[in-house]
Amino acid sequence: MAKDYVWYQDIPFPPVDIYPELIKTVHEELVLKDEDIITVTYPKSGTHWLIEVLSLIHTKGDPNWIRSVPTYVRSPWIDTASGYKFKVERKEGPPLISSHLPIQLFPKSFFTSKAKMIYVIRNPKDVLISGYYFWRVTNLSKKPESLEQYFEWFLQGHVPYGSWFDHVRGWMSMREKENVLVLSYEQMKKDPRSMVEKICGFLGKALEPRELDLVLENSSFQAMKENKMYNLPDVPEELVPAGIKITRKGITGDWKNHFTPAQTQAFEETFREKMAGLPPELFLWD
Ligand code: PPS
Repeated sequence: MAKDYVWYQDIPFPPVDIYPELIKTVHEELVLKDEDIITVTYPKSGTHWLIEVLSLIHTKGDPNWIRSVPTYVRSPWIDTASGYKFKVERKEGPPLISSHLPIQLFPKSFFTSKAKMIYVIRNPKDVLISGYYFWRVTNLSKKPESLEQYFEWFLQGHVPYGSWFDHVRGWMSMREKENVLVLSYEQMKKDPRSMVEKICGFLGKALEPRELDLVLENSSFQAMKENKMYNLPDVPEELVPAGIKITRKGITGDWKNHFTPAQTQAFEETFREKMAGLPPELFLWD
C-alpha cells in the first residue's frame, strides 16, 4: 500500500528504507573520504544516468560491471538504510556514492574533505512530470491522485526530498568549489560527449577515444533501458510493479505536453520568486 512521508527537519522523505534516525546519523556521523565520488541530485534529475556514466568511466567503457551489478550497489544512496550499509561495509571497488539529500542534511564531513561531488540540475518542470509518473505508480512514497494535486505538492515542497527550489538554491552555494561540478541534464542530452569529457577532466581520468565511445554507447537511453541491472532490479513487486522503469521517456521539455497555461504561469512566478538572485545561466532550458 502507498504510504505517507516520513519527515525529518521539515523535509518529507519517501518512507521506504529511510527513517529519521538514519538521516541524522548520515548527517552527523558518516565520514566521507577524500577519494569518494558523489552524485548528488534532486530526485528525477538524471541520477541513474550520471551513475551509469561514472561506472563506465571507471571500467573504461566495458559494460560488464554495469550489466552485472545493480546501480544502487555500484553507487549506494547513503540516505537509504541499505545504501548506507553498502557504503560503510564496502571494503573495495570504486568509491562511488549517491544522495538526494539537501545540503543542510548532507554528511558534515564532506565540507572539510576533498571528496568530489557532481550535482545534476534539471528543468524542474520536467522533474515534476517525471516524479509524478513515477510516484503515482510505485508504492515507494505518497501517491498523488492527479497531476493537479502533484503540481500543488511540488510548489509547496511536499514531495520526496522537499522543495526543488530550496534543494537547488542550497547546493548552488557550492558551485564555485574546486571539488564540486555542476552539470545539467539538458546539456547532457545536447552534447553527451562534451559532458563525459568534462567529467573525466574533473575526476582527473583520461580515456582513449574508443573508450569514450563505449562510455557513450553504453550509457545511452536505449542501452540503459535494456540494462536489467539499471531499472530497479530486486525491488519487490509490491513496491515497484513489473514493467515500471526509471527510463520513462528521457527527453527534455515533456512538461509542455502536460502543463496548462495557468500552471505554466504559476510555476514561473514561483520560480522567479524562489530563485531570485541566482545567475540565469545556471538554468539552461526552456
Ligand atoms: S531517481 O529515481 O530520482 O533516481 O531518478 P533519476 O535517475 O534522477 O531520473 C530519472 C529520469 O532520468 C531519465 N534518464 C535518462 N535520460 C536521458 N538519457 C539517459 N540515458 C537516461 N537515463 C535516465 C529517466 O528517463 C527519467 O526521466 P523521465 O523524464 O521520467 O523519462
